[in-house]
Amino acid sequence: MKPLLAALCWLPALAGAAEHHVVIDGMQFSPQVVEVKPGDTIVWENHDMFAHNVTAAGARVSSGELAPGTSWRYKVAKGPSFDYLCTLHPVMKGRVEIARPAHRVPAR
Ligand SMILES: [Cu+2]
Repeated sequence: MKPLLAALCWLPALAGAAEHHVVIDGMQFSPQVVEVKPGDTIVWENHDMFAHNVTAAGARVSSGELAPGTSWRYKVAKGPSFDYLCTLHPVMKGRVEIARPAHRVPAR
C-alpha cells in the first residue's frame, strides 16, 4: 500500500518534467542561468566553432568534450543548485538553479 501511494504522489511531478535548452555560442552559455525542477532535462547544444564542456566538480556534473555541433543531455537531480563552467575556457560560466519539489494542495 505505501509504495503504491508513493508512486501516485510522484505522477504529477513526472508529468510536469520539462526540457530546457542551453545554447553554447560565442564563448557563452545562453541563458547563463537555467531554472529547472528535479526530473527536468537540460540539453546543452554547442553551436560554437570550438569544443567546450559543462563541468561542475562539486555537483559531479561532467559532459566531457562537446565538439562543435554536438549536444549533451543531463537529467536534473534533486539539488542543490550549482554553478558550472567550461574547463577549457574558465571565463565561460553558467548556473543551474534547481527549485525545490512542489507539494501542491489540490484545489477544491
Ligand atoms: Cu569552452
